[in-house]
Amino acid sequence: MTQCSIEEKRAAVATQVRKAVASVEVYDIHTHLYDPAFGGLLLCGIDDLLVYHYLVAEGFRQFDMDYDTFWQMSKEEQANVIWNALFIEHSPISESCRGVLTTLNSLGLDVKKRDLPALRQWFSQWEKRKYTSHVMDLAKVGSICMTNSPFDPEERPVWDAGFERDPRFTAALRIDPLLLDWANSSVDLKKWGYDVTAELSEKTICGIRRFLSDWTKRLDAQYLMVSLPPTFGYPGSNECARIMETAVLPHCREHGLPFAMMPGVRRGVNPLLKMAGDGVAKSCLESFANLISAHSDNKFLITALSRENQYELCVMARKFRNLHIFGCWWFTNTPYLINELTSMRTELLGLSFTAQHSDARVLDQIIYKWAHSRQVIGGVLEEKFTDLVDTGWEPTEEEIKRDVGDLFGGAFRKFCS
Ligand code: RAT
Ligand code: ZN
Repeated sequence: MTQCSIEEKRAAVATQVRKAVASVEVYDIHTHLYDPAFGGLLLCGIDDLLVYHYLVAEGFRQFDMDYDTFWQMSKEEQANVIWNALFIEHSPISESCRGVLTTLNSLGLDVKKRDLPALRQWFSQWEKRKYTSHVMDLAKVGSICMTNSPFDPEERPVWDAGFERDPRFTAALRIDPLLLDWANSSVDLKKWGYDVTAELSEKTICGIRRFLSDWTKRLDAQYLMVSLPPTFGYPGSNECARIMETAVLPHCREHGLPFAMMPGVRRGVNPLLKMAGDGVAKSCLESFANLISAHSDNKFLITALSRENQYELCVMARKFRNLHIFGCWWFTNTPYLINELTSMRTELLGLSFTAQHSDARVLDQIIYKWAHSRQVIGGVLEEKFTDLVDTGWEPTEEEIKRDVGDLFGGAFRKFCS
């Protein structure tokens, strides 16, 4: 019998890891995509790809145009100026630019022609539901979790009217206004028939809990979610901490749902950029540790925006089994940082986290976001598994598939169940 050399064993395991990562069906646990029943709210196609707010921010670094002129343009005109500034007048090497090209190339389009009207023509032939399936198949994404806000005036009427759910789209109840702007959201809740006032009395807390219950049921929400500014502190007597403690966390316990927190966003750093104007700042993770430690019977999901918070967050997850780390969020969703975060997480947490979510706002983006992430995460895992071979351990193909499945949605499902 011929003996395999260690190099041959390493090569075989490397191939199995790459294959498992390339073929695993993903559960994309945080996106801004919608069930096709939401019609125009589900963005797709070349113009939406180009006016993505990540590209708007990059476009303004090249434009010789004031903010108002851009905002007064139609979507197609905005797409034209972004295309010219970022793809024609400069090479499209940023992650968001490259992403558009990866997407087009995967769809079978010839990017080197640089022919925007022809691209528009190609996209215009698709029917949305068919296109959704085509894109999900190409990206190998099996399920997509939406971000659903009862406070969104465009989304709300669709839930009010009711529709037949596409089983591939799950829902997450997003509650930023409830926690971060109670002065205004209390007015909304009252308008919608909940017995609340601006003062956080016992009656008001009951009203908030009824509101959360109604929307959890209506959405069949998989978890509740909030993004938090770096100023978030806990314990504290501020409204955010009080509503969390008295309404949100008891609600999550009652319904067995995780509460997802996304620390580190500084909204409106440059309001002239509108949605593209949000920034990042380091958060005090001690507050999050206090909150998690004080609520050991709640489940928490966290993805942090600041690079400086990532190591502390990993160590925190080692201390609290009711905390599940997920994804490389927003500005950290770049190959350089995905590589760093995934290496650190696997070294400190093994396989008990979710490696990525897409945060896609435009359907077609799941193609590139997952292709790029699979590439980088695959590289990290290849290194980790071949390191195991060096110890004499021989991971089987089934074990590799199992573990990769966990990182791309399996661990999340287990954590939620
Ligand atoms: O990544 C993004 O598109 C951001 O604008 C935010 O939406 C962020 O992901 C969030 O969920 O707040
Ligand atoms: Zn998001």
